[in-house]
Order: sequence, then structure tokens, then C-alpha cells
Amino acid sequence: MTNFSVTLILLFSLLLSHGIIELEASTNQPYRTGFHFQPAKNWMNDPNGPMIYRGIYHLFYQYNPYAAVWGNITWAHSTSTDLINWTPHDIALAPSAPFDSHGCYSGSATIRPGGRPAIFYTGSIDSFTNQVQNLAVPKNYSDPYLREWLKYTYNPLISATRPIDATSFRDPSTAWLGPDKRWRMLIGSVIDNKGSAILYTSKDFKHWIKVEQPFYSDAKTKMWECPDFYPVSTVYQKGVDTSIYGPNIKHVLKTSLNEPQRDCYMIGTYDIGQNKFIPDPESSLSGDSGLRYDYGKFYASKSFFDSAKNRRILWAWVPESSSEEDNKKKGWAGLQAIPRSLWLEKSGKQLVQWPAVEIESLRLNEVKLQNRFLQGGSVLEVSGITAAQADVEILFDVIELDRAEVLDPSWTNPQVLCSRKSALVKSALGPFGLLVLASKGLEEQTAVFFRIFKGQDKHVVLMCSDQSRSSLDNTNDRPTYGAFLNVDPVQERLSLRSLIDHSIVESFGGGGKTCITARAYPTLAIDGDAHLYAFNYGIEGVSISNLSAWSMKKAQIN
Ligand code: DQQ
Repeated sequence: MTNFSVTLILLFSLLLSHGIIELEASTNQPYRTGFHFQPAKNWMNDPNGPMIYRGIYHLFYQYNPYAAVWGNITWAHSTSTDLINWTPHDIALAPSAPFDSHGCYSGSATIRPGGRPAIFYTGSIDSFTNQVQNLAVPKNYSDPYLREWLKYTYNPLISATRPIDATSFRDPSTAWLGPDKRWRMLIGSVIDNKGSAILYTSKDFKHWIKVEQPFYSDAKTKMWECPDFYPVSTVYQKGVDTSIYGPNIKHVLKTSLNEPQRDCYMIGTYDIGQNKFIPDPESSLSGDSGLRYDYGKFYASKSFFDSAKNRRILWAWVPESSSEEDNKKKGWAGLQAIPRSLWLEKSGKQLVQWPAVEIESLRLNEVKLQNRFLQGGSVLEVSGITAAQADVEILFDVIELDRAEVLDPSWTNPQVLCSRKSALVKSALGPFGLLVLASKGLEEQTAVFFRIFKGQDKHVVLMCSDQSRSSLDNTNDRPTYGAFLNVDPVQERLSLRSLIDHSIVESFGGGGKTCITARAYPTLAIDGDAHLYAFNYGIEGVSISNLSAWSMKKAQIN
């Protein structure tokens, strides 16, 4: 090879690795989704500024227009009338000014009085990723699609002041209006090694003053990304506007903690006079019992109040578990989870999440099984559906609860317990659940299952999603996820719902009390070769009192 051709090859690889040129995305695309939102190509991460405006749902998201890796970050934009089918629009915000020259990072939308939306977003301003906060407003409020956005002339509106480090200062939350007519908004940071949400207040939405002490901070956490703060009703499942404050309301403070990526939340009281959030005594961010929206892959989430249907909807980014090299080959990376309704559980101690009801309009050809006994060590195929693109709900009846294995008090970490007791490890009651994205010979399978233990004074239910055999290609990350499920199996049946979509499995245990989202990249269980099974590898039998499975139609996801 001549020196010239070596130089050309080197130059080509350099441009490719920096995302400056792209290869045509591969046409063999078994992992693209049928009903989970994703752009036609390239990199996507956080959901940004979700809202409803004049009956149209808006989703913006962090997007690299040039490659399947993070970089050149803009706000891409799509709209929908049903949260399921989406129409893409031009990029809403792209680096264009000194206050966002190195990227338009995450942020939120606020609907101001009179129904006027505004966006606050983080601008990355240099190659050190110093960050500031900027305002953008619609160019034309009479356009329900809000296709054009104007960046405010006097941006940045908020810059970091000591002791805040400007490289850790980002992701403004939706703002809320207090009874004193002052706006409030949170920005994520880490101050003196404590992960923090910093509160800013404003009378006019333009001039913002920092409140001296953090709204909340936690020494056991590092950088807080994408803080979200909102009220939930203690009396009904309906959502409430972000500015609601008063009786029958509790507040939720969510933070996205990096390394490992987790969306954690606390439930508590908002003291508006003291500008503070006071978590309930049993609500904490750290430790094995800290609450998470989802115990699998689910990050940088953001909620909004859907005033058309009086519900709070949650969006989140679901990253890939495949290598960067594979992402470049397939030409895309990143999904959005199915938008979920969320509300406070009856006990007031945790949230419940459930896929937005609109998703059910994609269900086709229900397959139903009732009162089927699953002997210990058995597998039952659920045929008659497109198992690579499906929605399945299963309800288990467990009779022999007395025989449950005793829970060792040292088993406090459910994820470790799920890894130790993988889908193949037999105990008295469990594992039982679903094998999804499974190949005919079960060489590949993602196992979503329960195990029941006898705790000190009650039964303890463990929910796991085991990806260790999800793909024969071991270059993919194949973790096992797990969490405890706060359901007493003496009082109620155990339910599981999984949304299966080619390379993503979103599972909801106990009606949405515990959620686990996983990525899987089967090499055999693809499209028509994917199978779905109910299984029970435990010693004791369990009954399926009901199973309903549907093929899912393809949605317009861009
Ligand atoms: N992603 C954005 C940041 C945010 C992070 C950059 C979270 O604004 O902190 O793409 O995934």
C-alpha cells in the first residue's frame, strides 16, 4: 500500500470516529423498535421539554444530527396527538450563539399563565463544557406545532456563581409559580462534593436569583443531573399541575445520578416558605432501599402535567447495551421508554407507573390463557402473537406460600440477589415469570420473573430481569437487574406486564409498583424467530390465573 492510501484510510477513520462523516446505516436492522420512540438515525439521549400545547404533545430530545455517538448536541423535535404516533420537525435548538456554542444540553418546558410555553435549557459554552442557562420562546404562538424557537437576546439568564463549578451546572427543571407569584426552578449540580438541586426564583421569568442554601443536597451522591420536582395527589391517581401547592398534596424530587446511571426519587413535603424539600423519614436516595423509577436502564427522565387528560406523564431515555462500534454500524443509538402515567401509591410511600393507556390502541389478536397450572420445572409457549413486538400481561396465583425459602437477612441488595439466583437457580417458589425474546431452543432468552421468600414477619417478593442469556453475542452488556416488589402475595395475586419491542423489554410488576427496563440483542430470536414462554423453574407449582398477550402494531415513531 502506498503512503498516500494509508494516509487516506487514516483520515477516513478519523473523520468516521469523530462523527464527521457517516456510513449509510446498515439495512439489516433487527433491533429497531416497532412502537418505542426513536429517530430515523443517529444518537438520541435525554427527553427534553415534554409538554402539551393546544392539544398537541411535544417531545424534544438530545440529538446528534451527524452520528450514532454523543456529540454536536441539539434539541430535536417531534409532535403527536396520542403520545404513540409521532411526526418529526426541524431541529428546534442548535448551537448558534456564544451562550450555547458547544451544545444545547437538557432542559424543560414551562407553560406560563395564558398558556404561553417557554423553554429553559443549558448551553455548553466552551470545550471545557462550562454551562449556563438559557431561555427560548416560540416564534409563533399560534402554531400548535411550535416549529420555530427564538433564543432570548439577553441569554444567558443564569450563570454559575461561587461555590458552583460551571462544568457541573445544568438541566433546569420545569418552573413552578408559588402563591407569592414568584417563579421557582431547580438546576442540577454538585457543591462541595454533595449532589445538589439549586433553587432559583424570579418575579418575571427573566431575572433569576439563587437561593443561598440548596433546595436539597446529599453528601452520599455526586453530580445531580436532570432534577425534576412536582406535586402528587394523596387522594387520587390523577396528576396535578406543577404549581399546585396545598392540602392533599405530597411532592416528589427526582435526580438522575450518573455512574451508574440511576433515576432516584424521594417523596416528601415542600416547605415553600423555607424554600426546602423535606423527604419523608423512610424516603432516602441512598442505600439498598432507595426508590427508583426503574431498576434497569432508564435515565435522565422528565415528567410533565398533561392538562388534557389530568395525568402526569413520565419520559425517559433508554440507552443501548451494545458496543459503540455496533451502534455506529447500525447507525443509531438510544430509545425513549413508553411514556408512563405516574401517581402516588395508596401507602404514600412510593409511586406507581403504568404505560400510557394510548399504547393499548396498538394491540392486535389477543391470545388468552386462563387457569393453567405450571408445574415446577415447566415451560409453556404462548403462540399466535408476534413475539418480537408484543404486549403481555400475566397474573399468577401462588398457593403453597408456606413453602417459601427463608430470606437471609443479609440479602438486602435485590440486584445482587437476582444475579446470584439467576433464572436457572431453582428455589421453592420461583423463579416463575416470562421468557421473552427467546429462541426456539431457548439458547437465547430474557427472563423476567418473581421469586418469593419468607421474610421476618411477611413474605418478600423479588422481581428480576435476567439478560445473561439474552444474546449469543457476548460483546453486548448482559446485566441482571432486580428489585423488591411491595406486594403481599397472601393478599393479592402477582401480576407482570412486559412490553417487548425487538431490543427492549419494559416490565411492570404488581401493577407498576416495580419497573425494570432492559435491552437485549438476540442473534437467533429475531422477528418471526422470536418466541414467548411462561415458565416456572421453581420446585412448587404456580397457577396462571390469566394471561393475555397481544401482537403490537407498528407505530409511527418518526
Ligand atoms: N445529558 C445532557 C446533559 C445531562 C445529561 C447532555 C444527562 O444536559 O446532564 O446531553 O444524560
